Amino acid sequence: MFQVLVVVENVNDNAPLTELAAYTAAIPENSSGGKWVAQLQAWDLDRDPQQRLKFRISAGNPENFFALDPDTGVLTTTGRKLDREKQAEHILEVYQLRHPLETLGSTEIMLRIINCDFGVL
Ligand SMILES: [Ca+2]
Ligand SMILES: [Ca+2]
Repeated sequence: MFQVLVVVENVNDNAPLTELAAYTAAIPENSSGGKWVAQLQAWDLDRDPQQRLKFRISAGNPENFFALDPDTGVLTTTGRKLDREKQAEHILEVYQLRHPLETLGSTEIMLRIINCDFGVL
């Protein structure tokens, strides 16, 4: 006979802790720096519903086209020019952290670059 003991623990499986499971936004190419793109909100419901988490871009931003405020969750453009003809879509992965080294969740942001220039005349 087998005896099965099931212990349910509070495991961090990196499920999104953000208000939305995934975020999408569209940005005109050649946008200037500091342009508002999206804002993430997240709470750690397991530990303290009042506790706001911090954010960090963990993947999808090797060229630093985007900047994310770790406290407010506001994603903005940087001074780097987005070019739809080079890359029409950017998919960022964002970690939700309680401490700098403790990742509690992760969320994707899908960014579509909108065509604005139609070639040089
Ligand atoms: Ca272009
Ligand atoms: Ca274009």
